[in-house]
Amino acid sequence: MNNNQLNFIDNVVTKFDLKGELVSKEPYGNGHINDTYLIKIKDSEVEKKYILQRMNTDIFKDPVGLMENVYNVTEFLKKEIIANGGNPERETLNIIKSKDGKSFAKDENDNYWRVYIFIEDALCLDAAKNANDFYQSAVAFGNFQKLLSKFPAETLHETIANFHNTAKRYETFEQAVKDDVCGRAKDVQKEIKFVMDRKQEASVCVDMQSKGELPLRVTHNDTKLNNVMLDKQTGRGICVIDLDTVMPGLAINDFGDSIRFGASTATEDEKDLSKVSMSLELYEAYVKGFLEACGDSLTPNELNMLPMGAKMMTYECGMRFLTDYLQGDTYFKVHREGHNLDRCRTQFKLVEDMENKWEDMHSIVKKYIK
Ligand code: ADP
Ligand code: GN1
Ligand code: MG
Repeated sequence: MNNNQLNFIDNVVTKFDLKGELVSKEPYGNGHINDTYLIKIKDSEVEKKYILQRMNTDIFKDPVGLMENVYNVTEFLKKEIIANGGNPERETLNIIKSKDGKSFAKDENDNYWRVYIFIEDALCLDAAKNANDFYQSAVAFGNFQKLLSKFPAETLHETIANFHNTAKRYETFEQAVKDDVCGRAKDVQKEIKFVMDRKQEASVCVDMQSKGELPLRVTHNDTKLNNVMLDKQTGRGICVIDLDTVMPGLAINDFGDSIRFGASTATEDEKDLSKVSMSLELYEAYVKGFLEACGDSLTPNELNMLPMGAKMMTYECGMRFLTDYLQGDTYFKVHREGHNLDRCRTQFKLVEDMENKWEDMHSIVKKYIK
């Protein structure tokens, strides 16, 4: 996040349909992809908060298609929320349109920006404080998936091709090792071997999908704990955010990506690996919440593959961090030297831990199948 952009914000804000005066602007949140700011707008003594984001167009090559997805998905969700007696301003993202009626605004340097209503009185966690937080996030992501089962999948743009195609991710990783553009491969031989030792597994879920053994559904694809908001008062999961990767995908991956991030006993970039493990208590809380919310719509194959979804999302994410480290840290935002390498190591520690807890992971799923 640079000061230049902070200066730019005054101009960008004028492009949106916001009444009042910009009174503050600050970088916000811990996302790895977009540049996110909290802005406050004051209109006749009333101050309102908004989230302003510069979309990452290096990663999302079709920001217009992406915003069409976000618009259509949030409009769809709003109708469902209203029908269920909920509050559509808090339970889904709300786009503030540009003055020319679009879901985004372009600045003079071809940056794409968007504004959402800030979800008030809600928390966004980078680590579960207790099993109930994590359970609540599971219910929210499970409900999200269930609600979207009625969404017309064919209208969605694929915002990142092969996003969770672990086999393709493996090919990219292998190429990055060969190219070794930064000369870093020699120092990470152990991590490279870890990935290569599990090459066969990288294609298991993709193969089941192509054989029709796992159905494509409309999924979120980035179900990190910090992509869901929990109500400050009740602790309930109220709103799923970060809709950039809503696309057809696998339910087991949505389940798995949550476990990868939220069932860990440490943060994603913890340097002390002795602190990192996959908590079976947190895992169980998530299984319970997810299956309560959408278990009845999952097939026997999906239920049986939930632990594999967790392992593969963790393996894939670790491989992506390692690939980015080898390629010179061009994809994920990094805040220190070796940041992506630290992240990759926590993921591989978690994969190993899951391998050791494999039987338990399966028994816990069985316990919650109705
Ligand atoms: P990224 O793709 O970079 O992860 P996100 O859309 O997840 O970007 O936003 C980054 C962070 O900003 C979130 O983790 C959350 O803390 C905060 N955030 C995003 N949208 C909202 C919102 N509408 N209300 C409150 N906080 C939000
Ligand atoms: C990114 O956008 P954010 O920070 O919620 C990434 C996910 C990774 C995650 C790792 C579009 O998520 O795929 O799992 O970082 N999003 C994109 O923390 O690549
Ligand atoms: Mg995010």
